[in-house]
Amino acid sequence: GHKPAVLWFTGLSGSGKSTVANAVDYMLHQLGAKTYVLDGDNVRHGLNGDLGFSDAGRIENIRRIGEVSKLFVDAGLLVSSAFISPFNADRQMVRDLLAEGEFIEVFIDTPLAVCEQRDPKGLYQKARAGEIKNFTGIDSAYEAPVNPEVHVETADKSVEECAQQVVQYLKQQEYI
Ligand code: GGZ
Repeated sequence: GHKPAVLWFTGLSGSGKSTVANAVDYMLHQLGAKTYVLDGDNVRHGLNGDLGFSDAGRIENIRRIGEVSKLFVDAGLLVSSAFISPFNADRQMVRDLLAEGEFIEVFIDTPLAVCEQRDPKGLYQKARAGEIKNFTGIDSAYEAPVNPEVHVETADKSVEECAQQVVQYLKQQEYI
């Protein structure tokens, strides 16, 4: 068995949030936990398809994802939510929606220069060229977590090592 909770992955575009979240999800599933992953691919295209990347759009994006994450926790799952979630106040809002211990902030800490060098979708290049406005890290703020439960510095680690760090936390804290 396991204790239900939200693993809230926050970090820049291209930091590896979804990749690490999916690797964690796989490991937890192998350990017999009931799990689910929420990320841009299944939320921003569907439920939140009406929202953009203005501050107001991002705030509403995170509010809805927080509420959906809470529903999954109520259903007893270990849910991994992977969104930039750039503002401390919005992450705090989600934390406050949940009970003590149900919100686990996972900072996927990858330097902007590394994200920009990876640029898997060419978005940083477009943002630098002014073709995308309000791009996080370029002309829209990212507020790094002050006191995350898990701080993953990805630059010199493999995906598996990063995921293992998160799973290790869950074992230490007896979620699994
Ligand atoms: C940041 C943007 C933007 C802007 C489109 N700023 O690397 P990706 O492509 O796959 O991940 C980014 C994703 C961010 O969506 P989130 O829902 O995680 O953002 S937030 O929590 O801030 O609401 C990127 C793409 O959408 N993208 N425009 N202007 N990322």
